[in-house]
Amino acid sequence: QQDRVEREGRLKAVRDGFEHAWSGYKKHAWGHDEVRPVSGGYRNQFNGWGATMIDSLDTLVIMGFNKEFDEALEWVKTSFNMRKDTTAQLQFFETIIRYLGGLLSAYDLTGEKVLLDKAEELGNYMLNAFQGRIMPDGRVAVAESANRNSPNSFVLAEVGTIQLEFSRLSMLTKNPIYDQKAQKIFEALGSATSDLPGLLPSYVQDGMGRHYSNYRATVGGMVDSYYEYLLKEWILLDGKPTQYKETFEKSVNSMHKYMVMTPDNGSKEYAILGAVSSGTKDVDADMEHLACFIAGSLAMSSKYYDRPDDMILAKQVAEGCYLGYHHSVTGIGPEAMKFHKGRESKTFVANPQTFYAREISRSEYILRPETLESLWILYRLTGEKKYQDQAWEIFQSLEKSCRTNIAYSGLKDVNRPGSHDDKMESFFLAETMKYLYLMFSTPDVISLDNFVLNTEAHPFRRT
Ligand code: DMJ
Ligand code: CA
Repeated sequence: QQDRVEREGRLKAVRDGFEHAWSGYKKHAWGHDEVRPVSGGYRNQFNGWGATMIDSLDTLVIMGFNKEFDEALEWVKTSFNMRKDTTAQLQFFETIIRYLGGLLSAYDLTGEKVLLDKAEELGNYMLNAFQGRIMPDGRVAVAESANRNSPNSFVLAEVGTIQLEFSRLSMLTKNPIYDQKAQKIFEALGSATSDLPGLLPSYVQDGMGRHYSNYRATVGGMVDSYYEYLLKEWILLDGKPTQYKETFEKSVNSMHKYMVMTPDNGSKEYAILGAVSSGTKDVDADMEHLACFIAGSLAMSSKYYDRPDDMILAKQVAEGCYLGYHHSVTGIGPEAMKFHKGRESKTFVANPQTFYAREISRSEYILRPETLESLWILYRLTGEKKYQDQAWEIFQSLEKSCRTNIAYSGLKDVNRPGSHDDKMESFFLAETMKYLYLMFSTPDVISLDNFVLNTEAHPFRRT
């Protein structure tokens, strides 16, 4: 009973926080990509199509902001225009995960047909990125004729993070083309061999059966969601492409073998996944905030693939990410942390009380979700209240350090209170606030049995 009162109080606080940010967006930036949370006004860095609007649609539904959702839907019907500048070179990856993902999940939650129509229109533009290759270009234009690039390498996360969106779009439109494109990419990536089995470089080539050597393997930026999507695409497709399971397990086995680093005082309380040079197998003890998503994926693989060791590692990595918040001055975790390595060992010298604060290698926080994402998945899969308490601590730090009169702002330095960067990326409302809300909801709200979330936290129905 007492737990329930506490949980509901937290849920309400999160919902109020979202409402505050949404009203700031509405007042200062309606229809633009992002609100400026300190100075007011807006910023357009993702096509100028209204990134925050589309990215937030499903959060509005989940949190029960019905009037606000209706207003946003009306805007989609009357003002959402993807043909503003048909020759503009758009970012393929961001457009897929934020816009296509946002439209599809809002459709999955409401059945509003206009959302699927817009998703299909967008999906067709995105096909322009292929130009006869297996791999899509990282830049794409709405006008067919404005797509004539022939890049010779491709960012792994960019080509490996369209599978959920394209497969779901095919299921809903009954047009197989998107799904075929997406799965062909996974086939090509799955056919590659490399120095570290299953771990691929940040840049990959078009074509089947490639070999990669002498690269730096990480689970951070430019690769991250490729691993996430191997697992989640398998879930969305109900376990049918068995080879995705094999590829994922091969990758995670290599993570266990080559990347895991724990404090050299012998503590197994937390761990990081370092960056490995594939030739020498040397590991740099770097951990980006982006890489914190892996704890959630590992927790899920422990469940779906019955791999208990993945759960142990998931918990250790999540703890390391949480401590990055816990030990900073603002209570907010940095963009990247660096650790000293022990001389001969692959472990690092750790003094958890001071270590994180001193060894921040990139000090900013841009309102990223990955730590809360992993804490939420761990909570849903283990039921341990500890994860709710850690998330609540982080929420309170957001309130204290990131909340502004208008919305929420990133920080230039997590050890410098008040160092607002005057930016609120659309993923703050799509992901960070959504994960917090789901953390304090009952588990039937977006149950993992019925939904799989894209990398921008957009839930797709598993049907
Ligand atoms: C989001 O756009 C997505 O979560 C993506 O996978 C990584 N970058 C941001 C959040 O950090
Ligand atoms: Ca993500």
